[in-house]
Amino acid sequence: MSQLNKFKRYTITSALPYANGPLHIGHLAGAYLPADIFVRYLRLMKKDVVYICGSDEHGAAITIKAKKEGTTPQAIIDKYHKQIKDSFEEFGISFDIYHRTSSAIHHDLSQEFFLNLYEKGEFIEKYSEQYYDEDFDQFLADRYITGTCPVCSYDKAYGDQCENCGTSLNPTDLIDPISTLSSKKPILKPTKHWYLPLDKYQPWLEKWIDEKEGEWKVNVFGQCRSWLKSGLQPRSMTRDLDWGIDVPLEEAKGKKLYVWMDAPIGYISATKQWAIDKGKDWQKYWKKQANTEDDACLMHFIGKDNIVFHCIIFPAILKAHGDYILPQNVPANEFLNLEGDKLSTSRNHAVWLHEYLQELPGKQDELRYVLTSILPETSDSEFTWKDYQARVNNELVAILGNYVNRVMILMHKFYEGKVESDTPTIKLTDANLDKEIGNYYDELGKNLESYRFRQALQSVMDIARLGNRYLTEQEPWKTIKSDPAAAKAALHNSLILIGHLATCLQPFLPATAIKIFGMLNVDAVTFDQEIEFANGHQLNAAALLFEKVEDEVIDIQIQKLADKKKASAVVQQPIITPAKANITFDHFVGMDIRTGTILTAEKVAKTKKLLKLTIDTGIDERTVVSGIAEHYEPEAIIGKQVSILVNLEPREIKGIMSQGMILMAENAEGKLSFVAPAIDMPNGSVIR
Ligand code: B3M
Ligand code: ZN
Repeated sequence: MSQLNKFKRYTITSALPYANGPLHIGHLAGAYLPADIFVRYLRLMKKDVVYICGSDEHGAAITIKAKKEGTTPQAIIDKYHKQIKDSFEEFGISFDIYHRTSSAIHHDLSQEFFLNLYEKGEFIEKYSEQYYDEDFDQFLADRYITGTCPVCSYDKAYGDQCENCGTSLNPTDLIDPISTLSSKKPILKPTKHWYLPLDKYQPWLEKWIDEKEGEWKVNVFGQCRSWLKSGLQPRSMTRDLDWGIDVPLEEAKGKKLYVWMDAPIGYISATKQWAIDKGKDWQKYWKKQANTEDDACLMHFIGKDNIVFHCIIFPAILKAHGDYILPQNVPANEFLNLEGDKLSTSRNHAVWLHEYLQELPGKQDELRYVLTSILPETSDSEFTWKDYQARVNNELVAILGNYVNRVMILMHKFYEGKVESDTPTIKLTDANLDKEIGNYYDELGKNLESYRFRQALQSVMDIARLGNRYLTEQEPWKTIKSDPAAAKAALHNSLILIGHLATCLQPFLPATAIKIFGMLNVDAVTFDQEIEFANGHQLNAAALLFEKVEDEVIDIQIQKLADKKKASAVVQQPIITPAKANITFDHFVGMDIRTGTILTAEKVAKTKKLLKLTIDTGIDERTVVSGIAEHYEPEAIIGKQVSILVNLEPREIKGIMSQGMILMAENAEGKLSFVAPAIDMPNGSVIR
């Protein structure tokens, strides 16, 4: 039995993505696909539901990206808001609104929230010492400070986290902190902030979370417990930043709201905007009603890295305000890995949604299917292209597509696509089939309502499997001669089964469901309706639902990931050697550098690195010993043009007198390359 009747209304949210980069499959699998499936299910159950999302456009995530791209935060959020919104639309994520936290309505509501808590005396005002960049005249967000991790000694740890060992840090934990703005050591300076005393809410939170045991997913419940166990500390709700929502206090000029204070309020402001657009009352979806039974059911779909914000901090803010409902559930997902490795934006190890759409056009439902099959519901899971191919070919093509196609083809072959009978409408005449379909509906509902989306999708595929089995047993292509009435009944039953299949597919593969309804030539139905074929109903032509994924297609994708990995390995090499101290012009002109050509090259015995070269310097032919044996085969470099410092003091190396030095460029990996003029120049040409 469905549990959905407990609530009159549903407010469903998906985490607001930072508008600082494109989305990848991990995002989709984490917070959007499961929510979309759930919301589509609620709508098919005729529930009053609003599905909310939008771009998170504040915080250091945005300003850092702007700095990296050499542009303004505004330009960044405009660019990525559009790109993200488009990707969601393409994948059929059916938000009722996709809003923005840069909107005026959101700024107003966030400030109102802050003032409400401020006036109730909910904040503690506290000075603390924070890093400040004197050159840039500003306090530094955690991400703007790098230094050596006190745990693992990684020298590029951020002020909030070491990406090498995963430890979460405070900026003052870093050894040798450096401001990423000026590359200088920042100073500590006192600054005032407004803290939400989470410790004060600890007893209340403990009680509230405890009530969720058994109801919330174990991974979510466990994480909440462990945060509570380690003891909550006051958390600052304001920041010294120049991008974000102004703290609405005279004495806080120049300060902004903490992005994790304003972002979740974004769910509410987006609902407000939706209500304005649609003529609804937003308060019914967010505020406590006079009668508790009239309260909406609030649910946050997120990834596991956002659990503390949605299960502890935001509920504490809502509680402090007092007028708002609290989340009934936060069905957070774990992480999705890709081809044996963590998904990573910075290393470009990802399948980007906008690229998928370009490279595999029209295959949105294929990706929805594969991702739903492997959702990281209770533990991390993994996407591989081989698995993608196998699931599309062996499940979507071979089971689902094939079944629908077989029935449609036979209907056209035997009856020219006309559904004809002695009765005014066509009914299911197989009691067994009827019962089995009913069971699958029940299972589907049960699984969806417990956030077991992978399992739920299997219940739908089981309907297709049942159909295939039924058709194979009935063999209408044989009985059409021996018992035409039986053949017709079998195919009509199959059509009804396809109607159910399409109905149940809607939450998962919305575009495919529409295609099937189209072939059947009927309107889409909700879960309490059944498709009816009137006597004489004409079917539309059969069309293939899915096509096989060939090896070439996925080989390209696998290769692309491997290439990106290689490229990022080079880029990731950290150090550019720092600049040396200045020299005088005289020092520079003192160096006599010329073009020359390698005449002979041989390995120096008993050494790994050295080659003995004879160089035509234009002035003379001379011997140079050079440490390039690990980079060049002697035979390969004969005839190469090089640059040579000819007036270097001669020196004996391994018993050979070396006269001069060949100039080499060296990258961070230690790879060497000769430096030569861009066009051939006579030997002895002066370089200056
Ligand atoms: N933008 C963090 C994230 O994308 C953040 C979520 C906000 S939800 C209110 O992981
Ligand atoms: Zn570390």
